[in-house]
Amino acid sequence: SETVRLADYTPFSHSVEHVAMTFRLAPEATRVTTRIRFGAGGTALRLDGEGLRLLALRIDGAAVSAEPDATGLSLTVPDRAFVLETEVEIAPAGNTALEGLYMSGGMYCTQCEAEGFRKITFYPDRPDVMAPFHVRIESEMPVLLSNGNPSAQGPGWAEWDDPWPKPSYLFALVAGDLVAHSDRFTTMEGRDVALNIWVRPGDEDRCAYAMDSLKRSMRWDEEVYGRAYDLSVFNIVAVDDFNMGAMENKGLNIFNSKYVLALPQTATDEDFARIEAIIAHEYFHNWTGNRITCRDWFQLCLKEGLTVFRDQQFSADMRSAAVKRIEDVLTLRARQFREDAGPLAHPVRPDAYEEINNFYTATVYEKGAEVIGMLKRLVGDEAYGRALDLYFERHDGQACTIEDWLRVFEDATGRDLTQFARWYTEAGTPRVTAEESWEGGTFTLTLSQDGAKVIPVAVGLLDPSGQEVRPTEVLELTEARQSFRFDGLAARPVASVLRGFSAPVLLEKPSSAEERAFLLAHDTDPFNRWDAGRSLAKEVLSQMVVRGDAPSALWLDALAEVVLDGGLDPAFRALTLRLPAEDDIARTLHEAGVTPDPDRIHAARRAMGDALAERLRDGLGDLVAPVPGPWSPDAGQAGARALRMQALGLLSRLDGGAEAQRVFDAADNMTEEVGALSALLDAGAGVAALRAFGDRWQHDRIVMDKWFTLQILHAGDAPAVTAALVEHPLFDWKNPNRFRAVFGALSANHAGFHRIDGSGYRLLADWLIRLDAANPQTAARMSQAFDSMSRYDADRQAMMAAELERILNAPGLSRDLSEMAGRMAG
Ligand code: HT7
Ligand code: ZN
Repeated sequence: SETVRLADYTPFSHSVEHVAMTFRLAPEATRVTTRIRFGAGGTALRLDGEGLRLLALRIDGAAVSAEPDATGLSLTVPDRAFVLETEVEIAPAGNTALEGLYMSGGMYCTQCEAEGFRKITFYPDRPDVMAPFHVRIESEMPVLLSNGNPSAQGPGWAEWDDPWPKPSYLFALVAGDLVAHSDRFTTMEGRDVALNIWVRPGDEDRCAYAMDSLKRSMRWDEEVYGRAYDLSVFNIVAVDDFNMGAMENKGLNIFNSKYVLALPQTATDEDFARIEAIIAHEYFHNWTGNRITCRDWFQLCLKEGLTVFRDQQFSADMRSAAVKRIEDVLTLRARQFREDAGPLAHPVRPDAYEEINNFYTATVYEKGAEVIGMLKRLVGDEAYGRALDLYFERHDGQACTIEDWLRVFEDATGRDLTQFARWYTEAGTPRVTAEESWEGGTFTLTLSQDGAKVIPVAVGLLDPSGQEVRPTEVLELTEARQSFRFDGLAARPVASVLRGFSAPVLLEKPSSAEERAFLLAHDTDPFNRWDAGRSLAKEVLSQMVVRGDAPSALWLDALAEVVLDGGLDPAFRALTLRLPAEDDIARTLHEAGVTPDPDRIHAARRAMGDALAERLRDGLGDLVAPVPGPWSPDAGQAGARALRMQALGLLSRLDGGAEAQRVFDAADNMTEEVGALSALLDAGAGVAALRAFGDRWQHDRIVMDKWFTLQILHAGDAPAVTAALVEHPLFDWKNPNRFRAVFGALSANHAGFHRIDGSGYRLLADWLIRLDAANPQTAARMSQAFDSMSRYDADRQAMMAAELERILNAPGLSRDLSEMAGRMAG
């Protein structure tokens, strides 16, 4: 396969002044006519196009004959402005890759990011070519949608006009038998906007939370970033078959239905929070991504890192900022640190790829957001605001680079960001070491790094009674080793370092278990308070795995103190009670030079839970008491339910699941239904509840995904359970949500996936090969399960390597999966 390199970037030969398209929709033979008005740009024109049957080609109205090749069309064109007209035929019904124009549940829909537009028509399918679009759709479907504002409609047709120049990846079309949940919004500029969430008939009563989230996102972007919406209509469509979470097409967001549809009975609190975040994320792209887009796909973090950062800010404002930060760091460590430590590591701005779809990664998204958080921390909130104002003013309507982005900050602040730019160009998680000394009232913190980055390290000091004697200060580590002095202290303080996780680094700070227990009890920074408990738990678990120790009383007591403190936020207590995931323990052991043994890790984690249940025995009764008040999705109630469900899991270890069965039977919301079912499955008492759950929800695709996931996640022999479930009549492997529900759960069951008989590896590889023929994007994404190969013992490594080899040798392997398997095989 060919490697695409950032260094090879060249601008497109021609400008595109306007695009007019007509779609005559039919499942097997859709006709697409495209009229492109090009500016002058020389006589050689290269257009992208894949899988298109070319029916006609005209330049300024005169027929031209041309033969497309496998990737596009080369033409000789007039050396002046001209109009190119093409007519092609495509077959959406047979499009199982879900890229380009495809069908889902009887409706037509599109997914064009990153390079799907070339499967719809011949076009310069690259983000730096921006143009206004006019679209006419002809179809018997009752609802016909495209980008922009509606311009005209009649029986069997509709026309849409998008005045904002956009790249082709933001093109969208939807046609189906849909109903709308509608509302209105008046922008701060006085624009009246019609809001519609389009769903299949029967689903319209499940859209209220998504609509509420949308209106709050629109208001928040006005209030916090000064950004108003810019069309008369904002449409969202929910589709069942979708490769990712959602897509920010201009004025016509398309969503995976699981991130739109929610009722208390069908969606957990986590689902509600994710819906709120994804609705916000896609909406925020209207400015960070659509109005200002990326010059090329290497700059993907320009829109994704910034938009994740903005959606994280939004969720923090809507909910608890402390809890949100902890959750974000949990995700970052689980996904991005893992990625950075393996063969798929790449810079936030990669400089080479074979298949761009493989670079929608935790590094581009989550680390990309962390880099912006650091920038804001370094320049301060006020300067960040000025820089963003300048960014929107200077670059509106443009396709930009990371250099443009950093220059805005340099111009707004006068700072030189040359060294900071390394965060974008270097892969890997930096290690920062902190050493302390104390002499004559002066506390010295010496920080060292293994690289040469600018690292903001937020530090606060506590006195021995737990009072904060120095509030949070951001130290700037710019050299290999630097010392920072704190004078005039009455007693040796306890340092709270990397507060709020001020940089995405691995912090190594030699400290006693007592000191961490002290921070867990007293730190005034909630993130570090939680993280102290986390690192203590990981250390205890490591000792249990490696030395066979029992969980330490120190840890149990320190944890109990927090969990039983009714004055603390229940959501925070629930997070503190959550044990590190087995994969996280494996990563930590590997980082410490220990080869992780999945069975021992599993046993140790279970033993830790048992010991915790014993320690909390007297308090669990209160903790599992029902959450008062009528159900609400707000952060307060969600936190209370999270704590209740954590406690229920522990109680089930003591009562064999008796209380969990009562909670399951009485549950009137999905959080408690799933929480109780998980507790029952963990206690080995879930057979009846699982059957009841399946009977109750068999007609609901979104809920049934949970039914598949839960039994694999909690299975003793996950490959065997998975192998049985793929025979289930509801296992529709071509539906990405169902495939992910099953095989995502298999790879998330750490001990099960890594069974020493290799059955987990084999089963996943079998199905990746099968899926690849239908849907390369999702197959490639799911193959990432193998990226932790080098952590494990020689036997497991050999088995994983053999499966990657088998994948690489599969006939007709896609570029997507071939690149992923090739990088992981090494
Ligand atoms: N910008 C969107 C990315 C996306 C995507 C990328 C590749 C293949 C399919 C896809 N669907 C959506 C989503 C986002 O980040 O908002
Ligand atoms: Zn995005």
